[in-house]
Amino acid sequence: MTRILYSGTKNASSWAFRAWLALREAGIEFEERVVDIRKPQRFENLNRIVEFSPPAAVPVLVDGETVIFDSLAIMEYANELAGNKFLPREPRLRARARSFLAWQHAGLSGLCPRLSFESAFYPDKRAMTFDEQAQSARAYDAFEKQLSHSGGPYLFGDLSLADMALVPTALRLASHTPGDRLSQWPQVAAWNDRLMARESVREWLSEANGLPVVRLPDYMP
Ligand SMILES: N[C@@H](CCC(=O)N[C@@H](CS)C(=O)NCC(=O)O)C(=O)O
Repeated sequence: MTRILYSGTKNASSWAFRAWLALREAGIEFEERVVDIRKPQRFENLNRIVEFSPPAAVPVLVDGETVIFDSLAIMEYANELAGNKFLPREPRLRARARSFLAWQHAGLSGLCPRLSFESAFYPDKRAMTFDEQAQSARAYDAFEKQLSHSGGPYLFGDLSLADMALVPTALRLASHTPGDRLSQWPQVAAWNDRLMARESVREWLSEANGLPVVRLPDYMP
């Protein structure tokens, strides 16, 4: 096998999750090497990555001689290998799907750094702050509108890179959103369930759920 994905600790690396998902959903064979990104071993482990990947971060896909060192680049590559089936064919829709991808890649208006991926696995969740609730409502409104526009079952009809990029976010938001609140966005709630039921997502999460939680010091107020 010539493709190696340097992935990350499964309950701590949302970026690796996205790249891994795109490769899996595209049916691409790869060898997975999980880099333990938990502290304190994180820095030593990532220092090994810098020998072949400038950002010293995961994910990295090494495909023969080629090193692809960003989750979005890996997702786009997976899509190309799969005959571009994970982006809409129509240029305006494709641009719109890429807008969701870019929004997520840029941290979803600051929401992701505040509500870390790790926190989705905490048994004791804190309530979202007023600001986090407002930001998450903004994201949910946008997803609901997009699902109405496409008619579902995914944001752009068929499963796309936009859905895959948003899986870790769907997880962290839903896990912090009481069911009665989430019911304000019925199509988002169904989309969440659909995403979480995918075999690829279940495979990653079954491993992630079996790991000791990764506590981040700034989670609790
Ligand atoms: N933009 C990069 C971000 C990758 C990233 O930040 N990965 C984290 C793990 S989830 C990491 O390895 N961070 C190393 C560090 O920040 O020192 C991508 O999309 O691949």
